This record gives sequence, C-alpha cells and structure tokens, in this order.
Amino acid sequence: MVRQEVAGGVAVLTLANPPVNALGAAMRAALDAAFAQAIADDSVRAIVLAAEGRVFVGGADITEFGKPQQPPSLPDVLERLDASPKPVVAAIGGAALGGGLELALACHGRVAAPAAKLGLPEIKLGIIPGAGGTQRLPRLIGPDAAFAMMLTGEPASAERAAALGIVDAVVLGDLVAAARTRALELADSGALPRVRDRSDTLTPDAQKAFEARAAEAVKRDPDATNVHALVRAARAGLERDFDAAVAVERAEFRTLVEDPRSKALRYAFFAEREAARVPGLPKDTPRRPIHTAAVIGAGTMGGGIAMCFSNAGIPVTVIETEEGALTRGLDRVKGLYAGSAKRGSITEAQRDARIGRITGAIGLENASHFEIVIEAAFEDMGVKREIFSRLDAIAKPGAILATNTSYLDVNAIAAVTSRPQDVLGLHFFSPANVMRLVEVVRAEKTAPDVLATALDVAKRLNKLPVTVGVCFGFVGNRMLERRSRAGERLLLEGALPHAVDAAVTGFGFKMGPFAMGDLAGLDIGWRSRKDFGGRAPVADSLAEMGRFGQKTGRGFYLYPDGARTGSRDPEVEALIGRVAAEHGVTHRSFSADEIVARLMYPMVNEGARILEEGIAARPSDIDTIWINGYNWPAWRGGPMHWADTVGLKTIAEALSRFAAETGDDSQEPAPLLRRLAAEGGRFADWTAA
Ligand code: 3H9
Repeated sequence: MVRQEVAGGVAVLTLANPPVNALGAAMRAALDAAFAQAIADDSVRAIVLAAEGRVFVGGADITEFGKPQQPPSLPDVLERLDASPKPVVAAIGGAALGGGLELALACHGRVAAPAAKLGLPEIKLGIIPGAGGTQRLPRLIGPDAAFAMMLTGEPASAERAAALGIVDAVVLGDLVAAARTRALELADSGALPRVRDRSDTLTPDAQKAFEARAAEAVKRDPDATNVHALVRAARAGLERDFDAAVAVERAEFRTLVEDPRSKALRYAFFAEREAARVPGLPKDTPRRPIHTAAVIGAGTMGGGIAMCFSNAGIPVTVIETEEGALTRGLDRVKGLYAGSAKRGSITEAQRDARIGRITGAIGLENASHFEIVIEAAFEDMGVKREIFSRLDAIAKPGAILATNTSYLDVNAIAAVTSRPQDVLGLHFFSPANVMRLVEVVRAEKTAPDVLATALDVAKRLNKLPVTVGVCFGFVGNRMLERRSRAGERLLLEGALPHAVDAAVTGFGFKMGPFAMGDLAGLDIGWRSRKDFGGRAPVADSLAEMGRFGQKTGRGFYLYPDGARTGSRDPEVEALIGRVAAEHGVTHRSFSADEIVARLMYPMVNEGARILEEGIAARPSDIDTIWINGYNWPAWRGGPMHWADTVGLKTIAEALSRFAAETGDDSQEPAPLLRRLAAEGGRFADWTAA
C-alpha cells in the first residue's frame, strides 16, 4: 500500500491505493511502518511523501467512522511524523483533503503540482478536522484565514495555497524531484520546521478577525453543531498549548462523528456516489463518442443547457424556429457570461471562449450532424412529438435524442421515432447552468449504450446524474406534487402561507413552498394543472386574479416596489377563508411539527410507491435527487433517510390519520411503507426484489 524507494539519501514513500488513497486502518499502518523504517535506515537523510494517482489523499476513510477504531490512529501517526528527526516533505500532486491535508501539514515542507487542491472539507460531512487540522492550519496561515477555509470546506488551488503559505512552492516540472531537493536542503540546514511550533501567525489582529468571523458563522447557522465545535477547537488553539488544543479538537471530533447531522451528511456523500451505479448497466457498457451537441429551444432552459456544454468545452448549437427568439436567447446567455466575468468567477478569456463555443441556427434541419440533440422546447406533448418525428428524419444515425421534459411520458415521445433505442430524457433543473442534478430518464426501449453515454455526458458537464424510470413527473416533481397538494390542503384547514413557509424553513429548506411558488411564478403550476388536470383551489384563484407571484408584485405574498421578500396580504388570507368555506373545511391551528408531517409524510409515501414501481433503483437515489434538485437540507439526509430517523411506523400511522381527516384515500400508506412499518423495517435496508 506504501511503496518505498531509497536513493541518494532520500526515502520516497509513495501511497499506492488509488483512486483516493484514503487513510484507512491498513494505509495508516503501512504508512507508520514505512516511516519507522525510513527513520531507522541510516542511509536515509530525508523523506518524501508522494502518492499515486490523480488524488494525493482524499482524507480519512469515511466508511470507518462510527466503527471501532483500528490502531494506529491518524493523530498518532501524524504525531510520530511530526516528531521525525529527519525532514519529511509532502509532494502533493492532486487533491489533499481532510486527513490528506492534515498529513501534509504534519510534514516539514510541502510542494504542490499546479493541479493540486488543498482543503479541509470535514465541515461538509458534519464534522471538523480531527487530526490536528484545526490547530496546524491556523498556525501556518493565521487563525482567520484558516477558520474561513475550514468553515466553507472549499479547497484552495495550488496557486492560492502558495499565496496563503500552505505550500512552500508550486512546481511545474517533476514534483517528486523538487520535493527531494527541498528535503535534502532541509537535511543540510539541519532545520526541522514544525508547524506546531509556530505562533508568529497568531497575532492579535488575526485573532480579532477570527472572533468576528466565528460570531457571524454561529449566528448564520445556530443549529450547526459542527460550526460551534469548529469555533471551540480553533479558539482552544489560541488559548492553550498545542497538545491541549489538539485534545479539544479530538474530543469535539469524536462527539460529532456520532451526531445525526453528520451521519446524514456522510450518508448523502455515499448516496451521491452510489447513484452512479445503475442496476443492469455494466461498467464496461460501450459508449458513443460525443464531440458536439445541439439544443433545441433558446428559452431559459435551452440557453442554460447550452451553457453547460460550452462550459465543458463541447461546441453546441442552439436551434430555434425564428430569428427573434434565437437572438433573445443568445443575448441572455452572453449577458450571464458577462456577469460571471464581471464578478470575477471566470476570466474575460474564458467568457469569450465560452460564448464562442455556442452558435445559433434557425430550423430543425440544422440538427443533422450532431451526436447528441437535446430538445428543450415548450412543455407540450404535441410540440415534443412533432419535434421528435422530424428529428427522426433529420438526425444522423446513432445520434442520441434527448428530451428535457420535466413531466411527460418519454416512452410516448420515443414512440414517434423509428429509433426509440436512441431516445431518453435528460431532465435538467432550473437554472440549468447552476443546478447539479439531472434526472436521466431511461425509457422502455433506451439502449444501454445510450444511457451509459448520457450519464458520461452529464458527468462531463459537471452534473450529478441520477437514473430514473418513466412516470408523470419522474421522481422529483412527482413527490413535489404531493407536497404542493398537502400545502393547499393545509391552507384550507387554517395554516396560513407564512406559517407553512416558516415551518418548512425551520425544517431546514432555504425557502417555503409558497415563497417558492411566488418566485417561480404561480402561472406555471396553474397552466400545467390546466393541461394535465388537478386543482389547487387557492393557487389557482390567485393566478386567475393575475397574481403570478414576484413578477407581478403579488402572489401568496405582497412584493411592494420590487421587494424580494414577501409580506403578508390580508386579501390573500381572506380569500383562503372564502375558499375553505366553499369547500366546507373548518379551520384549526397547526404546530410547526404538524405542518412538517402533513407536507413531508405524503412525499415519503410517494417515494415508497416510486420504489415499488422501480422508478428509482434505491431510496438513496431519491434522497440524492431531493438534496441536489430541491434543496432538501442535506443534514437531514433526504426524505427517505429522514423517514427512517422518524420511524416508518410513526409515518404510516400518521398517513392513515391524514387520510381519515382529509377524506383523501391517496394519503393511505403505500403497501411498501405499510409492510416496512409493520416489520419495524427501514428504507435503508430495502433492496429491489
Ligand atoms: C477526514 O479526513 C477526517 C479527518 O480530519 C480526521 C480523521 C481522524 N473515504 O468522489 P469519487 C471513495 S474526513 C472513503 O467518485 P472523484 C468514493 O466513495 C474526510 N471513501 O472520485 C468512491 O468510491 P466508489 C475528508 C472515499 O475523483 C471513490 O472513493 N475528505 C473517500 O470524483 C472515488 O471517489 C473528504 O471529505 C474517503 N475520504 O473525487 C473528501 N473519498 O468508487 C471526500 C472518496 O466505490 N472525497 N472515497 O463509489 C472527495 O471529495 C472526492 O472523493 C475526491 C475525488 C475529490 C477526493
């Protein structure tokens, strides 16, 4: 697991457990032994620590968390490394994250390749660094800069890391050779610069800045147990000696590993990776080459999807029916790129290159020579069938034909072509250039290589693809519809929009459903209910009054003078009362917990139906969709994971009660939920029959 080569007085220890060289028990033991051997070897004057593969070290092995610890522990290994009588230099060729960066920080020098990324992302897993990171990084770059990095968990580029002082140099050529040179220089000079010994960075100004940032962080997210712990650990480093402060960090780390928030976040991390494994789609399924793409429709979705291709370096053509729509669409895209360049998130050269990769064309006949064509036209079955039957005649043989529909039957769309095996759904989320999630809709006849290629393309676009089956609204929107329906019902029963929204934001969503509806536009749901059926008495009445939400200054809330946050409107509250009376529903009051149950349990129930029908392969795919497409709080692990924490028996019983109270039989627990509840089971243990 660790290769050891000694030459010219330098032992090069190479971690060789790609893809991420995680510091699991076997790796820690191998590393510890290799160090001991290098230190004992009289021919060795200095040590270089390198790694095989694209990633230097991806951190501690997350799968070991919560299990009995196998010695040696990472802090113990790092302590011995830190105390080494021979200088150790880390050669960081790729990502050094979490325990990986902590390992490098315990070395006496660090050099990095330009592609390296260095960070302490533990916060994203609900924990804090637990192998000295909260102590060594502040000593190296100052408490404020270190805290800022640990708080976001975002890695720094090699260049930035050098500017901050995390690495001694960025090396363009042979990284290991540069590390050897540096290690020998240290050996010659007799210096053993240990980060733990530094205190020059802990200036009063930096401490003050840290305290201000810490206060702000805690205020922003008062329930985040790990943010509190991070503040305490970092502060300990300013108030106590290194060893005492490390002990504080260690205790905080151990507590957090058992925290349900961290368990949920770790679950979400693996759920995301599990989604890449599609049952029945072997890894070695052939792929079709994709060099160019076409997007049909220059609307918000079409433009956003085109940007994704361009950002990934794939030339893309946007096809419209008339010049005006095309120009408007392309201008919007250019405006978005110009905005990014102005904010500094891309360079001007990148802006120009990205704009340059997007071309426009009028007429579907221009779709003839692309390897993938994504239709992002109007959400109407007639329109889509027309486009696909024409595409069938136009597109080159073997081209992948994808629809960006968010609801419609992809089998029916495929059926108008003579090549249904080449058709599938790619449901991007709005704004498509920002949102990571893509529901990849595998239709009945979609060929395995088409699905595998589409998944690869989505990854090239830096997206998170999750494969789903065909049904109305697929996984995400189908469950959302349940929540919307329950929300309307709550209004009629007396929970006002602001109370429902407050319960939902209290649960952890960034926005409540009614504020969200106002932002998206109430006309959208209203029109789609007109087309597809269904009734939302309150939302429909508002839309009929021309109250479309923020864009008209009025929706569920009032938005005077272009305000972005709505205020309560007595007119809406009176309207709700009238609609409730018409429906013969009596008012009562609801606690926030009851509101959450009324909204979320029906979603869980729909999730169970989705599993029964095989629309999603596993509960964790549903969770990945909800966390990444609908802002479900990641620390609650997605609706299915959350349901397990609530208890399926509780949920099933409540659903039966809701069904009785509302007279809506569709609220009754789905057979799968009923069975798991009766058995004392969990979604986590469910596998498809
Ligand atoms: C930590 O370090 C705590 C310490 O402070 C204290 C300790 C005492 N563990 O993402 P990929 C697996 S906490 C176990 O697809 P990429 C992953 O599941 C850790 N497994 O590759 C996948 O498995 P599979 C702090 C891990 O190239 C495979 O490796 N570190 C770990 O797109 C490939 O992963 C982090 O939070 C791990 N640490 O991205 C970093 N990492 O093939 C977490 C990965 O079976 N990792 N796996 O599905 C990452 O961000 C990305 O994996 C990385 C590579 C950027 C490294």
